[in-house]
Amino acid sequence: MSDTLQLLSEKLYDGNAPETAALVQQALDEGMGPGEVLTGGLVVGMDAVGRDFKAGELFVPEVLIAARAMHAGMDILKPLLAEADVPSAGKYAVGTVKGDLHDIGTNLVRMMIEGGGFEVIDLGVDVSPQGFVDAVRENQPDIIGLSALLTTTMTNMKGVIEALEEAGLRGSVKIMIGGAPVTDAYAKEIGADGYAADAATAVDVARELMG
Ligand code: B1M
Repeated sequence: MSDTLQLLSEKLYDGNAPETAALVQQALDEGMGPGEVLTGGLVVGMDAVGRDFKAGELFVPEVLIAARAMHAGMDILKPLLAEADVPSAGKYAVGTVKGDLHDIGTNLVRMMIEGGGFEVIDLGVDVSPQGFVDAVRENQPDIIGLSALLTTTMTNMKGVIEALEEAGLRGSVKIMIGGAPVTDAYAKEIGADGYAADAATAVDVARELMG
């Protein structure tokens, strides 16, 4: 890895947004392509954040600050990535299920998935089964992520899967679920394709689901 990309991943890990943006620009000025800067710098940094978050060495505030630095870098890269037609890791739509307004965990998942090089569509909170169906139709994501924080709303995840089946769209999208009351056993019970216990694991599971 070049010195610039190495330093970029470290500054992102530290949550230093101005330095992250400056190093993205420097890497581009040195002649690197936007895809290389993304995967070799920003994604490497966010992967390290995810690894240490999972290990209990970083906490939610540090992850949010690192994600802010990642966005500062992405602001520069995004138009260039679009121009250069650099393929994303996949398209991921995420939302909190109907009746549920908790979005802190969903936002963390969104940021980590973005940091993993995915194109992310944020569907927000209180998303009905029909809302997920419409999002799949309109955006054709590879994966949809369902989050629930309440034992009373996690049951709506099953409703989303049923609605996708009824709409004939279940085969076109993978479904990942997560949130404090949700378990791997529940994911299997309702026929989801994957479960992630935390935002860092969500990136690993998304990559696995992309094959
Ligand atoms: Co609420 N709330 N809340 N709340 N709230 C809980 C969840 C609760 C456990 C508190 C308690 O009683 N001890 C309890 C749920 C009990 C239960 O059902 N088992 C509860 C309740 C009851 C309620 C209300 C019903 C209270 C009331 O009005 N009587 C109400 C419901 C509103 C609604 O949704 N309709 C309510 C409201 C609220 C606030 C609006 C005040 C606020 C939400 C603000 C917001 O999100 N914008 C709130 C909060 C903040 C909490 C607690 C304190 C914190 C939740 C949180 O953000 N955690 C929570 C108690 C607690 O956890 N200590 C509580 C931090 C976050 C980073 O973790 O969301 O677990 P988490 O996300 C993790 C993982 O779960 C995972 O990754 C994340 C990061 O690692 N993950 C995924 C999450 N989604 C994922 C999706 C994936 C993969 C991984 O793939 C798609």
